[in-house]
Amino acid sequence: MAYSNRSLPEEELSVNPAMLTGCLSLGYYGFMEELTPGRIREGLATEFVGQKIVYYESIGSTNEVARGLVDKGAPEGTLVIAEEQTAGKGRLGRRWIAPAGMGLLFSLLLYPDLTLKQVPRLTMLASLAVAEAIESVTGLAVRFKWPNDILIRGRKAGGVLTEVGVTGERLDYVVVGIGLNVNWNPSQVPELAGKATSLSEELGREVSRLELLQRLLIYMEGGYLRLQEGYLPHKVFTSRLADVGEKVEVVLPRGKEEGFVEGVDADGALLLRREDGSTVGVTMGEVA
Ligand code: BT5
Repeated sequence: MAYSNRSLPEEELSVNPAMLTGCLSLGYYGFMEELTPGRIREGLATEFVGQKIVYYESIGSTNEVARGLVDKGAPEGTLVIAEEQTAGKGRLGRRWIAPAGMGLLFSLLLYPDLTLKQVPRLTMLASLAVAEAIESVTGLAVRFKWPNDILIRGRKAGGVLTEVGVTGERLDYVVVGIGLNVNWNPSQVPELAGKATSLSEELGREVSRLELLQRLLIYMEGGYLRLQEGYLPHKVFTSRLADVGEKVEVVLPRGKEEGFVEGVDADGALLLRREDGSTVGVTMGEVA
């Protein structure tokens, strides 16, 4: 999770209206499908998630755009979606790599009634919405790698990037960014070879991005409404967690921690049982 409330340059805040209704032709790959606002909204059975859509053919990062929309009064559930990102972000300054038109690259703007410490609940919720959408559309089994990786057969097919805006201790907004490899082969990228996968690679056929996105938005809204009523997603999240019972090493911002994975707690901390029998909750770090 990245914490920052820096303001964005003005040009990043402005939305080109032509792009809002823009129409993209994806003639260069097999699955002819447009992710335009009209098509996304058509038949989308949500109350507010994805009901306002900001669409770009190409943009730096949908998370950055979503954050910039807060000052413009964008409503809860605003969806910022792009066919291509020129500066797609992962956590801790890392990059999200994806070719145009072959995956899902989007962010949701939310104003949850949560404390800062509780924000990882939204990351877990988003991961669950991704998993349920993938499973219902494709039948593929989805697991998670703590804290934010979406895995299929042990390889990364997607990731969640949750960013917040805070004033002092108060949480002003949360942007949940999701990147998912749908219809391309990430092993073509040397940096990702052997570590990443996509739905089409696993299935041997292409998948409707529109159907996936719509289901994901519906699951996300359902989960979000329950979360606001006090629902805690960590047990269901843990049931999909890879490495449970395994011994792992977690690289922390400073130092490292070793232990057997027990699960995650209500606020998303990874619970490790150390050799001495004590249990520690890790809130930030990377499972090696
Ligand atoms: C993530 O970060 O996995 C979060 C990715 C979130 C991307 C979405 S796209 C829409 C929204 N707008 C943004 O700008 N971002 C969000 P992290 O756990 O730090 O993982 C990043 C690492 O995953 C990289 O260092 C690569 O090793 C790997 N990676 C990059 N692109 C990948 C891909 N397409 N598939 C699988 N792995 C990838």
